[in-house]
Amino acid sequence: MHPATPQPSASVIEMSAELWNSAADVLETNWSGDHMVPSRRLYPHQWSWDTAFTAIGLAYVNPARAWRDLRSLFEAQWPDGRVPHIVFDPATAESGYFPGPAFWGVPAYGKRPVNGSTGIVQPPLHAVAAWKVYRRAAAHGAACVQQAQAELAWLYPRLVAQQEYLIARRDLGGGGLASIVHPWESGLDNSPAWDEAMANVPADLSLLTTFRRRDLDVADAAHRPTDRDYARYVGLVLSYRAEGYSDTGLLSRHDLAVECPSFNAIRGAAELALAQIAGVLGRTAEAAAHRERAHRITTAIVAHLWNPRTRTFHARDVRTGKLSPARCVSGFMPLLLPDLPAEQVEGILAEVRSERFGFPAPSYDRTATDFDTMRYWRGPVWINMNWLLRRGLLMHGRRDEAEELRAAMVRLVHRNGHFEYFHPATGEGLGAPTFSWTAALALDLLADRSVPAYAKAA
Ligand code: 2M8
Repeated sequence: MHPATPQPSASVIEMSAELWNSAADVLETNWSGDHMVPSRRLYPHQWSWDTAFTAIGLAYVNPARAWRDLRSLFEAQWPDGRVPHIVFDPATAESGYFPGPAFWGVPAYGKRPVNGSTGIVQPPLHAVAAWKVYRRAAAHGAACVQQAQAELAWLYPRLVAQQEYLIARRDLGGGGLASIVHPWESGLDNSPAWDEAMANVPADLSLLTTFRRRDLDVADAAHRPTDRDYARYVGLVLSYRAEGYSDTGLLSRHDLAVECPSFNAIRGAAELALAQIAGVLGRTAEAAAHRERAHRITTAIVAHLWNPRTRTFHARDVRTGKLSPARCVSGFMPLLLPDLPAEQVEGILAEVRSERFGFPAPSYDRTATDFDTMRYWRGPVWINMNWLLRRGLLMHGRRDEAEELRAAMVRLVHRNGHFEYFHPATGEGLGAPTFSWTAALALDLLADRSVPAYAKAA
């Protein structure tokens, strides 16, 4: 051992044990038989990218459940390859969440029960999760490795179809980037990144009389999206639903099409994970094709979403061609891509370290006049985005910054609990109190100090 290597103090070990146990308890409480719910009260169904994050944590405490969670989600994959953003639990009443299955009105497909899912997607992080769960299997013994190989083989063609849907059906701008057609698809629901594009979406408040919000029964209104935003969310679903969630001619009949840097960077990261998976499945030629796709996605993100003046990435409104002026945490996610040129890496790092962000990074620029410390994706700190940011830092050899961020996240969750999000100044927990992805990622932050494959040398 290097003589200068500091040893963890007793209090650090104690803190880690407490955090580990409380995180494992959250994952136990939120397990619903064949899938994880993000929160029992606020989100009583299965969400798509939440499943990716929770599988990463389950890999440490219950790998069989990690695979079951991913499998449940992909059993609901549509024939066109889209993986729905929510898979509804038939045991939860329609009144348990709005908008529920009756509102979405998705026709039966495959083996799913009628109204089994929504018709929109979320960021495709699942290949990254599957690869992490697979890599962890060896620590649990031979039987686990065997199961992991079988699960990976089952998932691989489905993960590929998920990616193909996004490029074949959702490249609405024609430049190699997938568009989101609803803010919920980004996972960063009411982020200021969509404000300009959403201003062109009618806000019909009467929709909230016909359809009643349920989130405000179980969460503080000051923490949640406003009624105007919610009316737009409902209107956008109605618009997409009207043509059976078809993507044909979508740009000419739908009010929102945005290229999000985070969504597209995750697409690229998924291609890199698919390259690894194809490698272990013996599909060498496909592995090379996945790497090539990741490279093309990186090039497209740099060509279309980089603002040389702010030196960071922004969302682009496909309908107007304009970049959003908002500086958001989503703009840092292209760091997940190892081929990102040095100019962009340096720009993002300067922005992250500036007074506008810092560690852990808030969801929005702290110095913006409309920075909101409480409201959902408009200021608070989210563990999933910081977890991705740490992965991006490691990808570019920034180990010291990655370690600083890891320690900041562990402290935040240990002090305040496994909340959905956190006040960016005080650290107070906000939103749902026993939130699955915060707990799952806390486990990974405690356990995994390894550097992702494809990472650049320090
Ligand atoms: C939030 O989104 C849902 C709609 O999908 C909601 O507000 O009801 C977002 O934070 C999203 O990223 C997350 O996947 C979901 C469940 O945790 O909640």
